[in-house]
Amino acid sequence: IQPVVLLIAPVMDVLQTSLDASYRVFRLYEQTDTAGFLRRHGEDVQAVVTRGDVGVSREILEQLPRAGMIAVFGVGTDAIDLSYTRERGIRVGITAGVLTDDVADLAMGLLLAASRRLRQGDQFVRSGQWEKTAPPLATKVSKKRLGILGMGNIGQAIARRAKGFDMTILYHSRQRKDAPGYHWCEDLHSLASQSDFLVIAASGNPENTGIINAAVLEAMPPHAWLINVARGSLTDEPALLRALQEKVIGGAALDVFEHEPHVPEAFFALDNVLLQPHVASATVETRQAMSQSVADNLAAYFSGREIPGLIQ
Ligand code: 8YV
Repeated sequence: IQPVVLLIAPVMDVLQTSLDASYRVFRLYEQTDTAGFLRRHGEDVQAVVTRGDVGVSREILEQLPRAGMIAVFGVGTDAIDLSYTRERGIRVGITAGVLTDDVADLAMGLLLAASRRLRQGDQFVRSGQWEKTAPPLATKVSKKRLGILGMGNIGQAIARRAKGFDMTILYHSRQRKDAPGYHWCEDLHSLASQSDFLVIAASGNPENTGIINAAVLEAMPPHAWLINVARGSLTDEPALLRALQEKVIGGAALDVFEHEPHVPEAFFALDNVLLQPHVASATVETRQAMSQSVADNLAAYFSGREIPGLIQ
């Protein structure tokens, strides 16, 4: 008899297929009456599968008394109430390690694309403007100061890449890391004030909601760029929008937003912003590895083995 798994949101086809091969899969997102569905089937659910950007609410978990594990397609657990899962003894497994490179690659890509105006340059060629005039100048990257908020696996991978651009690396994180050659800043304000580029690479949590606020943006040099590959929740989005409109900072490159997939339309009118639809881990190779990792975490849980991506 196959264990019962509740899938909260759609995931890629290879994972859907692999889940169907090993489990009886209930798809919550296909239900029109989710409350009724959970009342009828909640007791049968043994594990939950969800995406990092979606998570699972405490209200849903309360209706799954036998659920012992949440397998996350992703590494972010900000959309899961971890104090509640700890209290219930629900294990949480993430796709640890497999997406670090991609997120760091995109951070560098965004940094370069935004400051070197790749979007505008492409448009300049396509629209025939090059035939008439010279393109505007961009901002240099190499040898500049890169501030990194959050020095976990992703922050460190970004720092390694930035080294290749001869950048000076500064960082702020809750704990000072044993990271020779990287300058630790005791607070975010001092990091912001010294960074030509400030990359957000910290995981979202209740303590850091909105920490990139108006005061931090004002502390940044007026030519500085903000790059966010972490979570929209870390920025005060209306304050960021104002800072961009009023040129308090040079610009921003954003892969994540406060209320995805909704992006405030006022961003679209700005030339100093590069926008992406939360794609930092979205390569064929990495999404396949993430699918495999979810399957491995679940299989380990159901066979009583150590869960490879266990965080709690
Ligand atoms: C994914 C993410 O985009 O790892 C995370 O926490 O946000 C991303 O890797 C997401 O989980 C899949 O939709």
